[in-house]
Amino acid sequence: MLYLQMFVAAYLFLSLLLLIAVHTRSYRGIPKPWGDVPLISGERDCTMRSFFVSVSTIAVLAAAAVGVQAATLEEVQKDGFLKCGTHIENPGFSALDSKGQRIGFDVDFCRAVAAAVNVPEIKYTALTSKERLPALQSGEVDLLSRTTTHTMSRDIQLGLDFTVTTLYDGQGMMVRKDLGVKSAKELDGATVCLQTGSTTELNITDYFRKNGITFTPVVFDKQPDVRKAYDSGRCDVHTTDISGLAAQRSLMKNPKEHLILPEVISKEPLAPVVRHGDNQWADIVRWTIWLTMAAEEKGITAENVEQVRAESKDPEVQRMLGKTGTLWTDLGLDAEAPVRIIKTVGNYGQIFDRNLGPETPLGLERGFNAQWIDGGLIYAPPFR
Ligand SMILES: N[C@@H](CCC(=O)N[C@@H](CS)C(=O)NCC(=O)O)C(=O)O
Repeated sequence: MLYLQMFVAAYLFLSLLLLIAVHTRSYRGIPKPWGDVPLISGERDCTMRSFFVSVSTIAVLAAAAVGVQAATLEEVQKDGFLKCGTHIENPGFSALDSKGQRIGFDVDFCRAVAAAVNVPEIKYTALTSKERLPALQSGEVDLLSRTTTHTMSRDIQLGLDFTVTTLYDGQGMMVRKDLGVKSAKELDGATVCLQTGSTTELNITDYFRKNGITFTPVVFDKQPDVRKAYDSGRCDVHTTDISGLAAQRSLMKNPKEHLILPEVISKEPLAPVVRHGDNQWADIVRWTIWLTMAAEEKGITAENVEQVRAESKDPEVQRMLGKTGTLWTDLGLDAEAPVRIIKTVGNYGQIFDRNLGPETPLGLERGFNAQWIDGGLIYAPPFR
């Protein structure tokens, strides 16, 4: 279907080029291939034609573009599965459990979107940092949920749209405790293991330059290779997002031997990403994420969502859970979508606690990722 639409778009585009070429010949006084139509005023007529051609160009291309790009929901529902791009191995975010199932914080947002659009299956693609954005651009995946930092260049130059920040993070540095270093400023001349295709390598370069110190980067495509190199003593420092350091530390030979230094050298707002241009798909992903956040604020959990939907007298809760109003059907889903989402993944706090929280090997506190009512940055817009 997508290919057919792309073919139609290409066909329309080529026809249009032909039209413009023919039109240009006529404007220059070159006869048209199908014979000349007498003109009352050549100049004026050509201006009108230019206008007409431009308007039709825009209309046809816009229609073609919408046809090509607005197809994600339809495609996913027709296929019966969601194509979600995620990590190779980043415990807490996306990794395989003992039964070979993908679990984690980023995985839960894939599951939430699959529940929203009511498809039974998710096809995961494990992507390196370098592969992830091209995989989304090419259509290999329809949603990228893989600790991806929202930056301006990624947003505006690559045909991508960042949805909602699901985790406010920052880049940190980890060292072995026996290195005796207490601050990143003491790292002049250090060797630093890191992953390519990430904001990590850009931030660390900025940081060392800003502080007038030097480092030797040791770069790898795959995170497991970064970890193994660092763990075997090939580098003094392992650097990535602090949540990623906590995740990777949990896989080290002896996690207790390592220390995350106090400096946070960047802002890393991590958000699931979609292709630019399919606004309906982007809205579905955004409102699915916001629903998990609003559910936490309202005390709605995976366990009580059906009861709350049946009994709550709060008009916003009723709208949010599809009991009243048409918010979810207007989004192109069905009124049961919100209950399915929360039953599948729980609210934002449940997702955080299950995968990243103090009771997990990552042991992260909520910090900036607390609800706004608790002084954090997690804030869903009104369901109205
Ligand atoms: N947030 C940064 C870094 C993201 C990143 O690639 N993190 C690594 C380090 S934890 C990762 O997730 N690796 C897991 C893997 O490659 O499977 C970015 O968007 O560039």
